[in-house]
Amino acid sequence: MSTTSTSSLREQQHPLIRQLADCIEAIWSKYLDLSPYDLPAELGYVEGKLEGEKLTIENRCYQTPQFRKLHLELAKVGNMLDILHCVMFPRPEYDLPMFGCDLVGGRGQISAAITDLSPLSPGQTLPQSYSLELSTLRKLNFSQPRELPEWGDIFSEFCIFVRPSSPEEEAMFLKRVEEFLEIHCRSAIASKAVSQEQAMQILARQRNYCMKQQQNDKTRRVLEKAFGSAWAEHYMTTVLFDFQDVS
Ligand code: 18B
Repeated sequence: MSTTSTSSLREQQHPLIRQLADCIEAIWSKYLDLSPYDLPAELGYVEGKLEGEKLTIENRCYQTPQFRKLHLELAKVGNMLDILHCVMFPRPEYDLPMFGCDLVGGRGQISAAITDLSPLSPGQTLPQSYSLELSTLRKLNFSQPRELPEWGDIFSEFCIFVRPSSPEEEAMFLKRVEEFLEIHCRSAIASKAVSQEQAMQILARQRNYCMKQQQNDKTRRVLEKAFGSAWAEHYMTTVLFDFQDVS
């Protein structure tokens, strides 16, 4: 399946967001066997009003044999806020971490750039092959690292959370996301299904990851201001961070 159809929103986004969206889709189509994933029809493309500015949300979703949902979302609030949000939700039969990325910027400056391969395995550790490969990546120094919020204990030691302060730092961030995705997609297509018992544990970890992400008040506030609190709750729990209940 081709992912190259044009997006109207993408052309209007901060260049780093545009480049990252292109990079994510290029790596997905290079490695993964993509099929469509249908979001509820009314949630694929959404418009609202935030403080007199138009909030536009554009979603791209796929599934693959190893991932129950690949989600790439671009959002724009007038000329104030540009957002890229991306999460790859593994199927629980595979012992894979959760890839996540969020870029938030306004008026030409990215204020928050975060990416991680977050552990879902029992014991909250990454599979050994990931730890080994990620440890070989160059240690990056950003001039403005940012502090994770309290719910951020879901992230790994390899998590990057910064305010990129120059074109060089933006390029460094983009490159690191590309490295994460290359490692992740190559590992995913080579991975073997785990036992039913392990899958249940992984499912519980995925639920914990999503519940923590749902505590991000900064995301919730943007959505609440534009669409109201009931809609924000619905969107955060069904589109951004949905999970299957552990029976
Ligand atoms: N997020 N982000 O995706 N968020 O979705 N995001 C912000 O400069 C949105 C993810 C993460 O400091 C901010 O402070 C909206 C994923 C963390 O308390 C805003 C959407 C990850 C923070 C938004 C969206 C993730 C953060 C404040 C839906 C990680 C810092 C920007 C389109 C894998 C939280 C700033 C804190 C910040 C908004 C992380 C405005 C609306 C997948 C840790």
